[in-house]
Amino acid sequence: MRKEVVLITGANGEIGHGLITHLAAQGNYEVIALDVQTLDDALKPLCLKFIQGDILDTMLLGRLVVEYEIRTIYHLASILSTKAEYNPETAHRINVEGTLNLLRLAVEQSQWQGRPVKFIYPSSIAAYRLPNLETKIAVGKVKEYNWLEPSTMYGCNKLYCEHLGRYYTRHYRQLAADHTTAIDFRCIRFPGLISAVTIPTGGTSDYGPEMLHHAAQDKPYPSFVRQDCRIPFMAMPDAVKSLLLLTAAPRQNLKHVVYNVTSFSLSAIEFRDWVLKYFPNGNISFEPDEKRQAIVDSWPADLDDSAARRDWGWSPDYDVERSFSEYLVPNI
Ligand code: AKB
Repeated sequence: MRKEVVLITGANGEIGHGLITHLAAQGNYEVIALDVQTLDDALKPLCLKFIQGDILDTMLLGRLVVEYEIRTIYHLASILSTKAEYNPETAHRINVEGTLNLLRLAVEQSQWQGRPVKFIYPSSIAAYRLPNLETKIAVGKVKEYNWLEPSTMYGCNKLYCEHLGRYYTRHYRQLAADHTTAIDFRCIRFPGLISAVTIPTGGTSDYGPEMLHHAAQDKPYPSFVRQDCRIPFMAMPDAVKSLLLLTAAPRQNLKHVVYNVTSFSLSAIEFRDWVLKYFPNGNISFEPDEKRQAIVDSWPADLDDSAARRDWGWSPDYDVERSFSEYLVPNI
């Protein structure tokens, strides 16, 4: 008999750290962790197995099908928005072809098991693009189905993979005689995430967490965005909570494949002020980089997450005050 497990790709990344810790604490699932980087030593004992490898390695994924009965896939591996602009084609391969490999694995697993495997996919505010600052300010909270013309490779990849997930769930091989529901794809569009444990790499919302981590380490930080630049943020425990809530939601309650979630919206100067409240000696200046600034300007100032609240009972536990005082500062 194969073991029933949860597969987490990108396990050593920001969300992976929080998710593995929570799943291990819950004790309901054995975790198979996959990452191109080696896994943090603290996480290894929490997983049934860690595999160091690439989601583009189809032989490796094939061997997983042989050995394990995968009930849920958290596909977290991706190249983030800033890094992706340095080599868009490579980013496309990892973000899109990698996701396609995982979707194929999910289909194969679902067919073996005779029930749809859950495929949980984190998307991003990068899927949106507001055409200019006036529109961004006027629009405020953005709903899931508006402003979907991303300007970054990462945003394009995320949006397309959302469509792939919808296709694999609702229309996969629709002309085949044996057409059945293949997989159960569920997607969350996250705002900028802030972790106390890991330092982000390669994102464009990173200026927020970078201000905090630099101040905590007594290092100066020149922010690459303007003081008035505003996007929504969320502390990592809420990001993990939303993934687990969406995973547990009864299928019939889910009216959509893709849901926004959010917690608080801050301008860069407000973010700095929160950091300075707890690290008053922090040295944070503003030296905007025009091109990275333009990416952040194209992202929504806030998200409308009413569909997630209605369909699967989403609400954040950590507002900005609680994020800093009870999660970020004590753990950093
Ligand atoms: C990035 O900045 O690329 C990510 C994101 C907003 O998805 N943090």
